[in-house]
Amino acid sequence: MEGQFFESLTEAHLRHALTPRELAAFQRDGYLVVPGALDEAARFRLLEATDRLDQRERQRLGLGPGDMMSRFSVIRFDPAFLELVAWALTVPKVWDILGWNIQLYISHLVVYPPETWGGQQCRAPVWHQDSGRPVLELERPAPRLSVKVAYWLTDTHGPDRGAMEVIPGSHRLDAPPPECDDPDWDGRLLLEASPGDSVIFDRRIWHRHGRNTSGVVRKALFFGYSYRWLRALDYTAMPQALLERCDPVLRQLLGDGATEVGWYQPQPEDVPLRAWLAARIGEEGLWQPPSSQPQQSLAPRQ
Ligand SMILES: O=C(O)CCC(=O)C(=O)O
Repeated sequence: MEGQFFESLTEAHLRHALTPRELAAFQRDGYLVVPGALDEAARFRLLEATDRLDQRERQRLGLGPGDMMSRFSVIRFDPAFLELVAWALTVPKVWDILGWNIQLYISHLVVYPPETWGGQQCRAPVWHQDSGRPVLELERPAPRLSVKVAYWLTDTHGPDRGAMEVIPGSHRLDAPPPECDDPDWDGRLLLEASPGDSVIFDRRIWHRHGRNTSGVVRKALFFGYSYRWLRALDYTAMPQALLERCDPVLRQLLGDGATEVGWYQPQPEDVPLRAWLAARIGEEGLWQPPSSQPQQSLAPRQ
């Protein structure tokens, strides 16, 4: 990546804002499919980068060809991964859901070979919500906090290709429905994806990976975005040498900040994404936080 300078936003980003219909679907279901989010050239760049990193990690960790390879913080390893941080077809939808005060909190690659190859390290599918301790420690009902964008590099059509499963609407549930492990229960959805499709999902939706018993290695990337006042999950700070080669908006998305108070009280220089958007869609077009909606008042004491 040495010597390269990375630019993030183009006018194309404005063409992929979240539509009212997409917002309604996301609020209702807890996920949104973006078909064909990756063009073929980008998908091939990502597949090449995936294969290079996969080979390196298998060697480093002593993984066999049938083991699952899971690597966090992949954006440091290849420009193809870095390019996704502000991907025009998906990330505008993220800032239309969460607002402009956002950062990448995880960039995760999962290479999942067929279980028939006899890998020792293929995790059993487990229903979960994302994030770790926040899932346990937050009061109920739990707030959204973050969303993830899945990029499917390979085809997951069919019951045996390890497609992600979700329980639509379950982002409003604090525990998975008890029937979700019943094979006859139809409240689950296998999110079969074509190569290049993307799925944006609320971190609270109950989800799990399916089982890959096909003949095809499943390759997917999961990029998570959260508010800037949360710590990132897979880095403390991005390397300075990388930040210096990124434009201001990309630096923001990579968790950088300009002022000390700016994590909680962002100043304009902490959040250049806000000014970029305001210059194009106007202040009145900016995302409105929940606090700007009418609030319930306290019931009068009896
Ligand atoms: O691998 C999958 O299909 C699901 C990924 C997942 O559970 C996650 O990113 O939290």
